[in-house]
Amino acid sequence: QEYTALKLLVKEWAPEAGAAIKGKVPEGANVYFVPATLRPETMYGQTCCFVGPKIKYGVFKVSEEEFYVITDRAARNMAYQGIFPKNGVYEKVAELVGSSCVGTLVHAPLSVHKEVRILPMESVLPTKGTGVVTSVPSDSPDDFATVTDLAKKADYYGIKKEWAELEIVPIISTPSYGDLAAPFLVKKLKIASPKDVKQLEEAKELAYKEGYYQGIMKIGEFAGEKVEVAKPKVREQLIKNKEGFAYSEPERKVVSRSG
Ligand code: ZZB
Repeated sequence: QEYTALKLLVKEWAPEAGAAIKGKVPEGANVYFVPATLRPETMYGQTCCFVGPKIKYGVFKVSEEEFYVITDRAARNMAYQGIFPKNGVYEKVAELVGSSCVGTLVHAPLSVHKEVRILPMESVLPTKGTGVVTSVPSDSPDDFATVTDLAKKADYYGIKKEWAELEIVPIISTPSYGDLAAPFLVKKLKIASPKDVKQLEEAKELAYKEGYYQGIMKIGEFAGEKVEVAKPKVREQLIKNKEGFAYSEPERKVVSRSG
Protein backbone atom coordinates (compact mmCIF):
# COMPACT_ATOMS: atom_id res chain seq x y z
CA GLN A 1 0.00 0.00 0.00
CA GLU A 2 1.35 3.40 -0.97
CA TYR A 3 0.15 5.89 1.63
CA THR A 4 0.58 9.60 2.02
CA ALA A 5 1.79 10.30 5.56
CA LEU A 6 0.61 13.67 6.81
CA LYS A 7 2.32 15.81 9.47
CA LEU A 8 -0.05 17.22 12.10
CA LEU A 9 1.97 19.55 14.33
CA VAL A 10 1.12 19.53 18.03
CA LYS A 11 0.01 22.99 19.20
CA GLU A 12 -1.09 22.05 22.70
CA TRP A 13 -0.75 18.73 24.50
CA ALA A 14 -3.49 17.03 26.49
CA PRO A 15 -2.23 17.20 30.12
CA GLU A 16 -1.46 13.48 30.54
CA ALA A 17 0.48 13.20 27.27
CA GLY A 18 2.26 16.49 27.96
CA ALA A 19 3.45 15.12 31.31
CA ALA A 20 4.56 11.83 29.74
CA ILE A 21 6.90 13.49 27.22
CA LYS A 22 8.24 16.16 29.56
CA GLY A 23 12.03 16.04 29.74
CA LYS A 24 12.14 13.46 26.93
CA VAL A 25 11.42 15.73 23.99
CA PRO A 26 13.45 18.97 23.88
CA GLU A 27 11.47 22.12 24.72
CA GLY A 28 10.53 23.89 21.51
CA ALA A 29 10.90 20.82 19.26
CA ASN A 30 8.12 20.11 16.77
CA VAL A 31 6.15 16.96 17.48
CA TYR A 32 3.80 15.62 14.79
CA PHE A 33 1.01 13.06 14.81
CA VAL A 34 1.46 11.26 11.49
CA PRO A 35 -1.67 9.64 10.01
CA ALA A 36 -1.38 7.52 6.85
CA THR A 37 -4.04 8.13 4.20
CA LEU A 38 -5.01 6.76 0.80
CA ARG A 39 -7.11 9.86 0.11
CA PRO A 40 -4.79 12.91 0.16
CA GLU A 41 -7.32 14.86 -1.94
CA THR A 42 -9.76 14.81 0.99
CA MET A 43 -7.39 16.50 3.45
CA TYR A 44 -9.31 19.78 3.04
CA GLY A 45 -12.09 18.16 5.05
CA GLN A 46 -10.21 16.98 8.15
CA THR A 47 -12.19 17.63 11.33
CA CYS A 48 -10.14 15.66 13.88
CA CYS A 49 -7.46 12.96 14.06
CA PHE A 50 -8.00 9.52 15.59
CA VAL A 51 -5.82 7.35 17.78
CA GLY A 52 -6.73 3.94 19.21
CA PRO A 53 -7.25 4.63 22.95
CA LYS A 54 -5.51 1.36 23.93
CA ILE A 55 -2.77 1.49 21.31
CA LYS A 56 0.82 2.20 22.40
CA TYR A 57 2.60 4.87 20.37
CA GLY A 58 6.20 5.91 20.33
CA VAL A 59 7.62 9.40 19.95
CA PHE A 60 10.41 8.94 17.39
CA LYS A 61 13.27 11.32 16.70
CA VAL A 62 13.66 12.42 13.07
CA SER A 63 16.07 15.29 13.85
CA GLU A 64 16.85 17.58 16.79
CA GLU A 65 13.74 19.60 15.89
CA GLU A 66 11.33 16.95 14.60
CA PHE A 67 9.59 14.04 16.31
CA TYR A 68 6.82 11.72 15.03
CA VAL A 69 4.08 10.03 17.03
CA ILE A 70 3.40 6.64 15.36
CA THR A 71 3.40 2.93 16.25
CA ASP A 72 6.67 1.06 16.70
CA ARG A 73 5.74 -1.02 13.70
CA ALA A 74 5.38 2.03 11.45
CA ALA A 75 8.68 3.44 12.72
CA ARG A 76 10.41 0.18 11.83
CA ASN A 77 8.96 0.32 8.29
CA MET A 78 9.87 4.00 7.91
CA ALA A 79 13.43 3.31 8.99
CA TYR A 80 13.95 1.44 5.70
CA GLN A 81 12.36 4.18 3.58
CA GLY A 82 14.78 7.03 4.17
CA ILE A 83 12.50 8.82 6.63
CA PHE A 84 14.90 8.65 9.57
CA PRO A 85 18.51 9.84 9.28
CA LYS A 86 20.14 6.38 9.42
CA ASN A 87 18.90 3.41 7.40
CA GLY A 88 17.31 0.78 9.63
CA VAL A 89 17.63 2.90 12.78
CA TYR A 90 14.73 4.52 14.63
CA GLU A 91 15.15 6.20 17.98
CA LYS A 92 12.23 6.21 20.40
CA VAL A 93 12.42 8.96 23.02
CA ALA A 94 9.06 8.44 24.76
CA GLU A 95 5.94 6.28 24.83
CA LEU A 96 2.31 7.39 24.86
CA VAL A 97 -0.88 5.40 25.18
CA GLY A 98 -3.58 6.66 22.80
CA SER A 99 -6.06 7.62 25.52
CA SER A 100 -3.54 10.03 27.08
CA CYS A 101 -3.36 11.97 23.79
CA VAL A 102 -7.11 12.61 23.52
CA GLY A 103 -7.77 16.35 23.49
CA THR A 104 -4.35 17.29 22.08
CA LEU A 105 -4.67 20.18 19.60
CA VAL A 106 -2.89 19.73 16.26
CA HIS A 107 -2.49 21.72 13.05
CA ALA A 108 -4.09 19.90 10.10
CA PRO A 109 -2.39 20.74 6.75
CA LEU A 110 -4.78 21.90 3.99
CA SER A 111 -7.86 21.56 6.18
CA VAL A 112 -10.52 24.28 6.28
CA HIS A 113 -10.28 23.67 10.03
CA LYS A 114 -6.72 24.78 10.76
CA GLU A 115 -6.62 23.17 14.20
CA VAL A 116 -8.31 19.93 15.17
CA ARG A 117 -8.31 17.62 18.20
CA ILE A 118 -6.94 14.15 18.72
CA LEU A 119 -9.95 11.91 19.46
CA PRO A 120 -10.42 8.20 20.24
CA MET A 121 -11.56 5.60 17.68
CA GLU A 122 -11.96 2.00 18.85
CA SER A 123 -11.55 0.49 15.39
CA VAL A 124 -8.09 1.88 14.64
CA LEU A 125 -5.86 -1.07 13.78
CA PRO A 126 -2.40 -1.06 15.38
CA THR A 127 -1.18 -3.23 12.50
CA LYS A 128 -1.99 -0.87 9.65
CA GLY A 129 -0.54 2.41 8.43
CA THR A 130 0.89 4.40 11.34
CA GLY A 131 -1.91 3.61 13.83
CA VAL A 132 -2.93 7.27 13.52
CA VAL A 133 -5.92 8.07 11.26
CA THR A 134 -6.98 11.50 10.15
CA SER A 135 -10.74 11.98 10.08
CA VAL A 136 -12.68 13.16 7.03
CA PRO A 137 -16.37 12.63 7.87
CA SER A 138 -17.55 14.11 4.54
CA ASP A 139 -15.98 11.24 2.57
CA SER A 140 -15.21 8.42 4.99
CA PRO A 141 -18.26 6.55 6.36
CA ASP A 142 -16.21 5.15 9.27
CA ASP A 143 -15.18 8.66 10.25
CA PHE A 144 -18.71 10.03 9.97
CA ALA A 145 -20.11 7.20 12.11
CA THR A 146 -17.37 7.75 14.70
CA VAL A 147 -17.64 11.54 15.02
CA THR A 148 -21.43 11.21 15.26
CA ASP A 149 -21.04 8.69 18.09
CA LEU A 150 -18.36 10.79 19.85
CA ALA A 151 -20.60 13.87 19.83
CA LYS A 152 -23.59 11.85 21.05
CA LYS A 153 -21.65 10.31 23.96
CA ALA A 154 -19.10 13.03 24.65
CA ASP A 155 -19.25 12.57 28.44
CA TYR A 156 -18.78 8.82 28.18
CA TYR A 157 -15.70 9.36 25.98
CA GLY A 158 -14.38 12.12 28.25
CA ILE A 159 -14.21 14.70 25.48
CA LYS A 160 -15.77 18.09 24.86
CA LYS A 161 -18.75 17.70 22.54
CA GLU A 162 -17.61 20.57 20.32
CA TRP A 163 -14.33 18.73 19.53
CA ALA A 164 -16.39 16.22 17.53
CA GLU A 165 -18.75 18.76 16.00
CA LEU A 166 -16.60 20.75 13.61
CA GLU A 167 -18.51 21.64 10.48
CA ILE A 168 -18.47 18.98 7.78
CA VAL A 169 -17.89 20.81 4.51
CA PRO A 170 -18.31 19.34 1.00
CA ILE A 171 -14.97 18.34 -0.57
CA ILE A 172 -16.00 16.15 -3.52
CA SER A 173 -19.21 16.06 -5.52
CA THR A 174 -20.45 12.76 -6.91
CA PRO A 175 -23.40 12.01 -9.22
CA SER A 176 -24.82 9.20 -7.05
CA TYR A 177 -24.23 10.40 -3.47
CA GLY A 178 -24.18 14.20 -3.72
CA ASP A 179 -21.39 16.27 -2.20
CA LEU A 180 -21.33 14.61 1.21
CA ALA A 181 -20.93 10.97 0.21
CA ALA A 182 -20.21 9.54 3.67
CA PRO A 183 -23.21 11.03 5.53
CA PHE A 184 -25.37 10.07 2.53
CA LEU A 185 -24.22 6.43 2.57
CA VAL A 186 -24.40 6.11 6.36
CA LYS A 187 -28.04 7.17 6.18
CA LYS A 188 -28.82 5.11 3.10
CA LEU A 189 -27.37 1.88 4.55
CA LYS A 190 -29.07 2.63 7.91
CA ILE A 191 -25.77 2.62 9.80
CA ALA A 192 -26.54 3.46 13.43
CA SER A 193 -23.08 3.35 15.04
CA PRO A 194 -19.40 2.49 14.47
CA LYS A 195 -20.32 -1.06 15.55
CA ASP A 196 -22.15 -1.72 12.28
CA VAL A 197 -18.90 -2.92 10.76
CA LYS A 198 -20.39 -4.94 7.93
CA GLN A 199 -22.45 -2.08 6.50
CA LEU A 200 -19.55 0.32 7.09
CA GLU A 201 -17.30 -1.90 5.02
CA GLU A 202 -19.83 -1.80 2.19
CA ALA A 203 -20.27 1.97 2.52
CA LYS A 204 -16.49 2.42 2.36
CA GLU A 205 -16.22 0.41 -0.85
CA LEU A 206 -19.03 2.40 -2.45
CA ALA A 207 -17.56 5.72 -1.33
CA TYR A 208 -14.09 4.80 -2.63
CA LYS A 209 -15.35 3.81 -6.07
CA GLU A 210 -17.73 6.69 -6.58
CA GLY A 211 -15.28 9.27 -5.20
CA TYR A 212 -12.37 8.07 -7.30
CA TYR A 213 -14.07 7.41 -10.65
CA GLN A 214 -16.90 9.96 -10.60
CA GLY A 215 -15.84 12.58 -8.07
CA ILE A 216 -15.14 16.21 -8.89
CA MET A 217 -13.18 18.42 -6.48
CA LYS A 218 -15.32 21.16 -4.90
CA ILE A 219 -12.60 22.93 -2.94
CA GLY A 220 -8.95 23.93 -2.99
CA GLU A 221 -6.47 24.66 -5.73
CA PHE A 222 -7.84 21.87 -7.95
CA ALA A 223 -11.56 22.67 -7.60
CA GLY A 224 -13.43 21.59 -10.74
CA GLU A 225 -10.93 18.84 -11.59
CA LYS A 226 -11.65 15.12 -11.49
CA VAL A 227 -10.54 13.39 -8.27
CA GLU A 228 -8.49 10.95 -10.31
CA VAL A 229 -6.50 13.88 -11.70
CA ALA A 230 -6.36 15.99 -8.52
CA LYS A 231 -5.29 13.18 -6.16
CA PRO A 232 -1.63 12.95 -7.26
CA LYS A 233 -1.39 16.75 -7.48
CA VAL A 234 -2.56 17.27 -3.90
CA ARG A 235 -0.16 14.56 -2.78
CA GLU A 236 2.79 16.19 -4.56
CA GLN A 237 1.87 19.55 -3.07
CA LEU A 238 1.83 18.15 0.47
CA ILE A 239 5.19 16.48 -0.10
CA LYS A 240 6.73 19.57 -1.68
CA ASN A 241 5.59 21.73 1.27
CA LYS A 242 7.06 19.18 3.70
CA GLU A 243 3.61 18.69 5.19
CA GLY A 244 3.64 15.06 4.17
CA PHE A 245 5.76 12.24 2.74
CA ALA A 246 5.37 8.94 0.95
CA TYR A 247 5.02 5.91 3.19
CA SER A 248 4.49 2.39 1.95
CA GLU A 249 4.04 -0.89 3.70
CA PRO A 250 4.18 -4.47 2.54
CA GLU A 251 0.86 -6.03 1.44
CA ARG A 252 -0.83 -7.71 4.35
CA LYS A 253 -3.50 -10.37 4.58
CA VAL A 254 -6.01 -8.15 6.31
CA VAL A 255 -6.19 -4.83 4.51
CA SER A 256 -9.39 -3.32 5.80
CA ARG A 257 -10.03 -1.31 8.93
CA SER A 258 -12.76 -3.64 10.12
CA GLY A 259 -10.73 -6.75 9.46
C1 ZZB B 1 -8.37 9.76 5.20
C2 ZZB B 1 -9.55 9.28 4.46
C3 ZZB B 1 -10.55 10.02 3.86
C4 ZZB B 1 -9.56 7.89 4.35
C5 ZZB B 1 -11.57 9.36 3.21
C6 ZZB B 1 -10.57 7.18 3.71
C7 ZZB B 1 -11.59 7.93 3.13
P1 ZZB B 1 -8.35 0.73 3.49
O1 ZZB B 1 -9.00 1.08 2.23
O2 ZZB B 1 -9.18 -0.16 4.35
O3 ZZB B 1 -6.92 0.24 3.32
N1 ZZB B 1 -6.72 4.06 8.02
C8 ZZB B 1 -5.40 4.23 7.88
N2 ZZB B 1 -4.75 3.58 8.86
C9 ZZB B 1 -5.68 2.96 9.61
C10 ZZB B 1 -5.64 2.15 10.78
N3 ZZB B 1 -4.47 1.85 11.39
N4 ZZB B 1 -6.79 1.68 11.28
C11 ZZB B 1 -7.96 1.99 10.71
N5 ZZB B 1 -8.07 2.77 9.64
C12 ZZB B 1 -6.95 3.26 9.09
O4 ZZB B 1 -8.28 2.04 4.34
C13 ZZB B 1 -7.37 3.08 4.13
C14 ZZB B 1 -7.94 4.19 4.95
O5 ZZB B 1 -8.18 3.67 6.26
C15 ZZB B 1 -7.05 5.38 5.10
O6 ZZB B 1 -7.48 6.47 4.25
C16 ZZB B 1 -7.42 5.85 6.49
O7 ZZB B 1 -8.55 6.68 6.28
C17 ZZB B 1 -7.82 4.61 7.22
F1 ZZB B 1 -12.53 10.04 2.63
O8 ZZB B 1 -7.57 8.60 5.34
B1 ZZB B 1 -8.31 7.35 5.06
C18 ZZB B 1 -14.10 5.69 1.59
C19 ZZB B 1 -12.86 5.96 2.42
N6 ZZB B 1 -12.66 7.37 2.47
